[in-house]
Amino acid sequence: MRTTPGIRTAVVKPTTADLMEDAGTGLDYGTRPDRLPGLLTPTDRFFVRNHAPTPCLDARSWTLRVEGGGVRRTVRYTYDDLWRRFPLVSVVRTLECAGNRRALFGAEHGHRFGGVQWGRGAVGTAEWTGIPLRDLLEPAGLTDAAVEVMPEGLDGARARRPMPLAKALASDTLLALAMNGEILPSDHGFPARVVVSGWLGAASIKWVGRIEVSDRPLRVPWNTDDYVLTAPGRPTVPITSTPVACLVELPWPARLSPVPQTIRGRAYAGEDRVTAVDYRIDDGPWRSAALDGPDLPGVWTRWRFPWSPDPGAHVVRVRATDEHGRSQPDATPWNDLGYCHNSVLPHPVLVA
Ligand SMILES: Nc1nc2c(c(=O)[nH]1)N[C@H]1C(S)=C(S)[C@@H](COP(=O)(O)O)O[C@H]1N2
Ligand SMILES: [Mo]
Repeated sequence: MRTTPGIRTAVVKPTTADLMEDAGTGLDYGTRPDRLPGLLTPTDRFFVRNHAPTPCLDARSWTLRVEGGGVRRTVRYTYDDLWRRFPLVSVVRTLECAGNRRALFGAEHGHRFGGVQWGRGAVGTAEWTGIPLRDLLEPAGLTDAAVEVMPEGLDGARARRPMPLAKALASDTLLALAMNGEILPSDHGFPARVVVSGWLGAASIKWVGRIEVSDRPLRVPWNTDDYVLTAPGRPTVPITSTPVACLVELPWPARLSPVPQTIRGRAYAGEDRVTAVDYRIDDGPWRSAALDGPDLPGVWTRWRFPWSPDPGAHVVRVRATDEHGRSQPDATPWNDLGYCHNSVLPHPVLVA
């Protein structure tokens, strides 16, 4: 519900514990992995990652400006222009925060990383409807000098993150106006947000008010200090596509009854496709899980396996592999900011 004008809450939608996990910042809420009913994450439980409170913007006065050294002219769109002037497309895409599972990364290394202490819930899949970014850039007249495209948010964080021109022109890089068939909710970027398919969530700027097309590489906090992989003795690299990982649809720890049942989850691989998911119970052999699709790049795929557990304490491991043959590692190499954790997790399950 919209709050009273002038009163700001950090997150507008209800964030009750039956659907979401409070990350403890007052701004950030993860999806409960055991509350995923279908392929899409319902909007009421889609994770929220806010660097500043959700701004309540008025679509009647909102405008989007496209400008910079890489275009011939500045263009300005109203909200109405976007709906009337451009054909809309819809894509299903998974969005994962680069910091997802940071608390588990910390546990793996006996360290508390700075930043949001995410569990497994900073990932979700939605149907995004909007305008391919390339259609919005075209009227501004891209020049041969254009190299990067940087959307900028109107929130208190003034969030911005550049991408190379080629990524901005991809058919599935959108300015989204709707999510799961409804007008974009405030918390997810109303009136408009970018969706950069397969890339870390931070590239998908919410509450966009400006898009800069630059004629030189841009350096901003989100590609120099934050959202980079940095480790002693190694060059710092900005994070782009996120690594292969999977999500078990059980609470952590889980409690199950000693009856035959199906264990389910999802696996995803940034811009790529997932080709296999294997599982292991305790010290048993690795076996193949069944894949239920949709088998698309940039979209999580559903998987399942049958299990008739004996009473007692068990550990379930699940490991996904992407189309390039990259599998989830047993341990994630250290990086100072605790990003891109994708180790195979020892999921504790008590059967009683
Ligand atoms: N303007 C703005 N855009 C933003 C953010 C933000 O704080 N401000 N957070 C980013 C991060 S880090 C992530 S992971 C995604 C989360 O999108 P969601 O809240 O819709 O799940 O939004 C990104 N876009
Ligand atoms: Mo994020």
